[in-house]
Amino acid sequence: MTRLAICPGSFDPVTYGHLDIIQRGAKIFDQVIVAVFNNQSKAPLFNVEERINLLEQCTADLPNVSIDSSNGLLMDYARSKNAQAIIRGLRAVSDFEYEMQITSMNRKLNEDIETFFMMTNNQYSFLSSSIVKEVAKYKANVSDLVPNVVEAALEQKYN
Ligand code: COD
Repeated sequence: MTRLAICPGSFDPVTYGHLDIIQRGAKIFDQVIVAVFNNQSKAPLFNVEERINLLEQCTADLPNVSIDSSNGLLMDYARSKNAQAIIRGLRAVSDFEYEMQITSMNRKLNEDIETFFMMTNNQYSFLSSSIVKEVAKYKANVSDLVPNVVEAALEQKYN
């Protein structure tokens, strides 16, 4: 049986923190679908097509990873793909409360799909798309935080 996991997120834009979770997930599962969703509580800088395009470029070296998007509920999407698992990353205690809440709701919606959490790599524990956008806006160097294509896309947005 092929083990398929969904790695959902806003990815606005993708960072080295996201890529670390995607790469580690791709070692454990046969297939990983990185799915771009709109998080209702965040106003995106990049549209869905732009986010997909950046993710595709940044994961081109991972043959068992594909990129997709959805406007619906994560659990409906996961069921439509016959996924066994959801992969999420945890950075700090502050992530825990939010993750606990959405995982409990997701389990209520479909108890057959398990959520797996991976602790952040220590070097990325402070890293989020929001903090990258914040510093990129003021023209600070973000080359340690995001791949070159993402850095270039941020420069273009803020020029
Ligand atoms: N280190 C490790 N992991 C990281 C790092 C880092 N530095 N940065 C981010 N991550 C992880 C996050 O913890 C997350 O697991 C993933 O990467 C994606 O992060 P984001 O910030 O891009 O994505 P979110 O948290 O905004 O995604 C929220 C969803 C879009 C998944 C959520 O809103 C959703 O499921 N929406 C669909 C509608 C739905 O089903 N809602 C019901 C939920 S109850």
